[in-house]
Amino acid sequence: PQLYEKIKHFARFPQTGVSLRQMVMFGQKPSPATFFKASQFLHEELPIRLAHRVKELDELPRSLGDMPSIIKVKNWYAQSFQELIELPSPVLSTELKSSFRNQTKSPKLFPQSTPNLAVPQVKPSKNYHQSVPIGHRYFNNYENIECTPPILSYTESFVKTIEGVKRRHDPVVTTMAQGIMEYKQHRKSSMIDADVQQFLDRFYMSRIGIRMLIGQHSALYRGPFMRNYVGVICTRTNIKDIAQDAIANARFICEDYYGLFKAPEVQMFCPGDIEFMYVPSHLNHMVFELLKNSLRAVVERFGPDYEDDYPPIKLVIAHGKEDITIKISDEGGGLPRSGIPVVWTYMYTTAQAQELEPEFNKSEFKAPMAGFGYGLPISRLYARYFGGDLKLISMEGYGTDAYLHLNRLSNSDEPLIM
Ligand code: W6P
Repeated sequence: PQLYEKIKHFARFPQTGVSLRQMVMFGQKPSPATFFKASQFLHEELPIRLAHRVKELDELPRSLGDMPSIIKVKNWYAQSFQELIELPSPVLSTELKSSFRNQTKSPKLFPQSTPNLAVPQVKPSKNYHQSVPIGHRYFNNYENIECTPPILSYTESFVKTIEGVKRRHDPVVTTMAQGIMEYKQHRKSSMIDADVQQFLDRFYMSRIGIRMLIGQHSALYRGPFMRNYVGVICTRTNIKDIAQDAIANARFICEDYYGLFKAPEVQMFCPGDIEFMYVPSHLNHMVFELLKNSLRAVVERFGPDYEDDYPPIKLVIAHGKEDITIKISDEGGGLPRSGIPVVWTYMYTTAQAQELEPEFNKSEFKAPMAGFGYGLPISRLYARYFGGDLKLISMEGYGTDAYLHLNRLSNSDEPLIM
């Protein structure tokens, strides 16, 4: 009741996007000041984003919003919101609350030269009035921060809190999938599939963003500290290396799943070493997901006894000024054109997974190679998160080409609403 009022209040503030380039600039030479400033930013931004999600979950049509799993997820978001706003901050506690009260629309939470930046514990450098833009908010650029115990213990407990939040939300995708299945079983279908689809795309995109912000902050704070890395971002991500890794993993999973001695070959065509700024774990996730689909299509088209004669899968990497594109081509028989949109839907995929697997187990939702799963729609969100995209073109009766476009300028804005 009281919490929900606070949530509604925070949900009125606009979310602030952070681009890949901004994250790299901000985290390049982290100092205690960096962590303090980042904590202040996240301490405002995360509750705002969480509040938007709670509000949206709460405003779903009853037929979906009342499903037990959806309520469970909503409670996780509310609990995380509460943990964050109840965590005391040396700066935000007093001035910010009043600035909240005085603002009605689109307030700047960190306006330049407001008293909340003139923290007693913080010694402003001579660059006091320079500021680093993050989204539309501004931070004064302190070079030196006195590492007073309150500052350090705040920074420490803040990291612990957001790491706890991230862990709490690990099962969100599977639990939402359960919620969708609960909804489908009710069959009071007041919602059109396209609306569910749009809601989930937005919801999962937001989740990617929140987890990126937490993961980045946590990695900057705790390490491991590796060459060419800024948090979870690698400034020299080598596509060839990542593709090679994903190929080995996908083939291994395929051999394991189908009991094959040798999975279909994957031939890679890559003009030299292409390096660009990206999050290697995202790239690995997407390429691995696409390869699993291609391997599955090939094995299921030709059968397990075709072993040494499978047509190879081709992985071509191209780079231009704007885009790096990875094309993965299989001869797995393809999909009819009418089947392509279906590949991106969450509603259909859960139904499929359920129908295809009689012993369908919620806890093993991400079983390797099983059905289309959520892998493709989620991979497309990962691609879009940093300004890329994922497309499928299929020739029914022959095979499928997947195009993974990655924006190499890495300055695209974080998508907050789709
Ligand atoms: C198929 C279906 C599919 C989805 C995604 C990527 C590749 C493929 N191949 O047959």
